[in-house]
Amino acid sequence: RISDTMEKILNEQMTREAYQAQVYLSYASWAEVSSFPGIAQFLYGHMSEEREHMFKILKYINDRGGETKIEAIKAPSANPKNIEDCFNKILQHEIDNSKQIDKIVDLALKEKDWATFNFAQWFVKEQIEEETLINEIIDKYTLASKKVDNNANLYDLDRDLASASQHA
Ligand code: OFO
Repeated sequence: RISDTMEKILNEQMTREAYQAQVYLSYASWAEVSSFPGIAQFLYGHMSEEREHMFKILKYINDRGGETKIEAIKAPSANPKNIEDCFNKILQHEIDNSKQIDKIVDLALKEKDWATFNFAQWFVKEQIEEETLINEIIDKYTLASKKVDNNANLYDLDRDLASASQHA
């Protein structure tokens, strides 16, 4: 069985994944009403991914003899000011999330809980992919906004993101 400390930190992470989903949901809705349907589609897709992460952790806690507690999810941070701000904020959320995952890995090592260590590796890899993907989008945005016809380039970026994969 997982330790009580591990159960607690995993439970917190489960709630955090639900929070990440709320962030993507609120930014997606913001992008939709700001006339960026492609970016909205991409962000709605990512919201579903975060919900899957939440469920993955819930199942793991329960399967390893623990008991998941469903707790309140804090409200997402304020709406972004523009697309650049939107992806910068998302990147920061993902970086913060990666640090939390690292704490789980640390604890698993300390406790010699190899099952959880192994379980957490999936999230380590996922976080690398997510950070890379968001960084790539920020690079594309920076390039697009430097070109002469800024609006046309933003339109292209929005269209591309509608069909973009959720992974780097
Ligand atoms: Fe992108 O956060 Fe889940 O793991």
